[in-house]
Amino acid sequence: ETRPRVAVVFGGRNSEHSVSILGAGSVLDVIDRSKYEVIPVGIAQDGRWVLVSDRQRYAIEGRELPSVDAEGMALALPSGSGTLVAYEPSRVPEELGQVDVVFPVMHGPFAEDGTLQGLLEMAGVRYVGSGVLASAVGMDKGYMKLVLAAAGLPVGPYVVIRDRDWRTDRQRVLKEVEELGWPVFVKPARAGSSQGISRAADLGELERAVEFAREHDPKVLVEAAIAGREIECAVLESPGDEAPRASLAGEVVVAGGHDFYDFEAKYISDATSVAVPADIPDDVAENLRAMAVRAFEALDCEGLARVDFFHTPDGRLIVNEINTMPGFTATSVAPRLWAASGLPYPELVDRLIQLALHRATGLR
Ligand code: G1L
Repeated sequence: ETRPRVAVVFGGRNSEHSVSILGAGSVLDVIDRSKYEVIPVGIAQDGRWVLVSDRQRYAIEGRELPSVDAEGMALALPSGSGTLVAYEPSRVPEELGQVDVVFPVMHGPFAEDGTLQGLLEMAGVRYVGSGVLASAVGMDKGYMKLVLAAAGLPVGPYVVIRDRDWRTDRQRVLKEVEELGWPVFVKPARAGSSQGISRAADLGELERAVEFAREHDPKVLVEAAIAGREIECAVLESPGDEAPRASLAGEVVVAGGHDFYDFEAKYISDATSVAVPADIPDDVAENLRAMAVRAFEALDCEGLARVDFFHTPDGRLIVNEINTMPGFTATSVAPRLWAASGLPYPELVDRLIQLALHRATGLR
């Protein structure tokens, strides 16, 4: 048996367990089994790691979202129609043996924030995607803005509200936020995807929005609203000594009924589509792609990242955020951008595994 062993690690102790399972299902569907031995590993909601049988399918119908429980069984969320269920508790983690590379498909705390990456670094195990620092910076929207701005990239006006400032210095905080103008968007600094985000049009709404965001993270980011089209670009590490490459740019189009690019629109419904290439002037697209690569390099990203921009009516580009673990089903934005750029999803998955396998362990 000489195929590299790839452990796809998914699930996790957080609210986006189900998003992770959708992504892992997509990855597991396309990994070339003649080339790799695949070992699916689920992390249950209680934090336990469970081996999942690779013979099982991840049949997800409609909007039914599964989760892995502590016994390693898949559970459909209670709303009826969908079926899934197909894991069985199999071997215990101690029997996992040598793994050549880990493919983490997880959101939020303990996953894309760099902690899982740190665990793997200490174990000397290679893994797909960004390392500890890029993951941690990418997860914390406050530090993300600092690093992007320090690299000379245009970011929008924002205020960070730390826990103690909110509790003890509220008047100063509110004054600072008022200077951003209204409305503002209020976000947990470190939550995955779009959870805990809301819009505030005045001081009263702001207090509620901050409390809502604080349910996810005591550290909160408030951003000035930026009028503009949402254009996204995916950046992929290159093999060898070549610079990372940007995909075509795409425009995110959200259908009616969603206030903004929210969790439901992004991950569950069909409300989001992406127009590739984005209908923007060539010079703007070129500039955007160069900025996306600069953002990737500013954070020391590895593997894949998605960089989100606003293109304002007066023609400016503003970096909204960089995501080191973007949505990663076959129909998510980053895979679609790369497919439109000539790299179909199965090849993207293979490329990411190869990049990780050829990486050195330790400092690089
Ligand atoms: F390939 C990467 F870069 F490592 C990678 C890994 C995981 C890219 C994107 C993701 N995405 C996720 O794990 C997800 C939580 C968004 C579920 Cl699909």
